[in-house]
Amino acid sequence: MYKLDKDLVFSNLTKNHIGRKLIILEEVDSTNDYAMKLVNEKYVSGSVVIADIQYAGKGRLERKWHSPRGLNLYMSFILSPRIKAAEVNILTFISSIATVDTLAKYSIQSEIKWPNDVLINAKKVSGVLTEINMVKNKLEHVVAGIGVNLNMDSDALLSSGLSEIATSVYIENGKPVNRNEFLITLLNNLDVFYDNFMKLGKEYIYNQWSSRWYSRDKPVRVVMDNEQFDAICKGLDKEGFMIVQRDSGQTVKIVSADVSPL
Ligand code: BT5
Repeated sequence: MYKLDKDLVFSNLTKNHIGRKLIILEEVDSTNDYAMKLVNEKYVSGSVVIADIQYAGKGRLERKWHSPRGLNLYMSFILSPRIKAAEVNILTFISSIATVDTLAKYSIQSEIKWPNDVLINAKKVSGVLTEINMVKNKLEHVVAGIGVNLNMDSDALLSSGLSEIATSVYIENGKPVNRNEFLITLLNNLDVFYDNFMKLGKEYIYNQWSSRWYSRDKPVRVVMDNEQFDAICKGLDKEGFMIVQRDSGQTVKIVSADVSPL
């Protein structure tokens, strides 16, 4: 649906940082893996890889990202920001806020779930996977991958087995999405937020992120590898980690976990 058109997309991009090179593939294992290989071939910062279908779309922690052909958006971009590896969640946050603002252009009100989900009415419409490439202990490149469910209908969601937890723009507003337009808007939003990050620093991004995050002071369930507990969500600390408060009053910094509203 709405075949991806490289020339159309490229000619409508601002390209200050992101979108300087565009690679559109018919099919791929994972756009993140493809982009990471380009990094090793010295591809420029700002390159973007998009595919019509992913055979091995990835989530965090070896999870899968369901990526049927022709319906949704699967894309990854490469950047070389001067940040430490521990600060890489900045790129996840930039991706999430750019996605929320893009969805708003389609009359969709969405919200962010820490660290990497975008939800509509508590169902996941988008996820971000940010990976890094280190050379001699220094962060050289970041690959940030964004998947957005655009035109999956309820049958497609049912057959994916995700209908309980996921949704798409089409399901939410009943209108098919022109993938070229969505991609242009998303890439240009990313470009603006990344530019603002370079000029204004990470506090600016944290503030933008927090204003699209509605879980402050709400109860959540924190699920980690070896532990699970309920707590109240408090917000981001200075490094972008999530602070929650347990029943005992003790505050805990969450570095890696799923934090879901109760
Ligand atoms: C994510 O992981 O949400 C990150 C997803 C990133 C996908 C993009 S697509 C382009 C680029 N190339 C890649 O290979 N990946 C990136 P996580 O928070 O771990 O969530 C994964 C979980 O989301 C799965 O275990 C499912 O429960 C659910 N899920 C899988 N596919 C989904 C989909 N299409 N829509 C909504 N939820 C999905």
